[in-house]
Amino acid sequence: MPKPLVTHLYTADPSAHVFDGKIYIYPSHDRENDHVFNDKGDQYDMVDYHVLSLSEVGGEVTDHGVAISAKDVPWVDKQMWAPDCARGKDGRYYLYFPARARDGIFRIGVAVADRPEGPFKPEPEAMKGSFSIDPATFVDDDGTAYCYFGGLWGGQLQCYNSDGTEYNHDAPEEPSGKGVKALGPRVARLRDDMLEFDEGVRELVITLHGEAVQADDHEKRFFEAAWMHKHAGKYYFSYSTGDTHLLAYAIGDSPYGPFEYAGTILEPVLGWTTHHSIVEDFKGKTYLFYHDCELSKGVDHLRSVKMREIKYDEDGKIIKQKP
Ligand code: FUB
Repeated sequence: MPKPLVTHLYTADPSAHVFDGKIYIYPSHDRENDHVFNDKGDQYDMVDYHVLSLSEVGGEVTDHGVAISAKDVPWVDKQMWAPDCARGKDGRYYLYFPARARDGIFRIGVAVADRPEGPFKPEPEAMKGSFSIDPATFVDDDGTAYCYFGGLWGGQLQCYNSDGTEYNHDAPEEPSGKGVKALGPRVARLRDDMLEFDEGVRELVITLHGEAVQADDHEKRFFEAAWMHKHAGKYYFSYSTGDTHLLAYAIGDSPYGPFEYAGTILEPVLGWTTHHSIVEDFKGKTYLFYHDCELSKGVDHLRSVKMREIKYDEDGKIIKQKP
């Protein structure tokens, strides 16, 4: 069984990228706290980010220390959740992170560094038009960068219209009922300077046999942990199904979808959450980065990042992994 990449701190939600021949991982930094566990995820009360890197699979993993802290971001109150990082056309590194602002609403911020490991300097305000959680960046072959995001329940996605207008504190945790479509993850192209969205936010559609996945289909509907990677010219959108604890994926012909449901990547791990990223090519192999709670013996908010190789079958389907 794969081992945690680091054991001196708890890490989760790994977003991994290859920059200049090295793997850099941008995880959440879990910590112990006294919060009562609830469906809003108050127990996930993180205050900073560390960046990890490795040059060889199975080799030494470097913890580059604190890359940015909540106290340095003027708009953040608490809960620095799953981040990601992209390299801009200017060669600088842009860290995207969700956090609760002082009004209790999750927004997405960006911070900039000259090096992939930081330190990252935050923009003073959250990105305009951003909402909900779990930003994941994807830079297409033509250099266009996209930000995928969204999360149900504590991630507040259910409080918004498709384009991000309206905040309704009283929205139920998620839609439900016969014939009701699932809420989709969101995407927006990023501006060339990587600091803001370059267009209105769009809702993505995940289909099953060509029809939108239903809200009640909790084994297939999007919950959180958006990720995009490309394989053999196709766009693979992967995500967590939340309360059914699966990593699932769907395939499309455009970064905007639609994406046809294609299966499960990873069966439930120990712990409530599951969250991942995929590096399509590191030294010719594809890797899944994910987390579980083995190290903390099952404490949901004390997670550890792991990695393992994954493979495709001849139809381009990802071969399912068991924890
Ligand atoms: O780490 C806090 C939250 O837990 C993330 O934002 C979700 O994806 C889930 O992993």
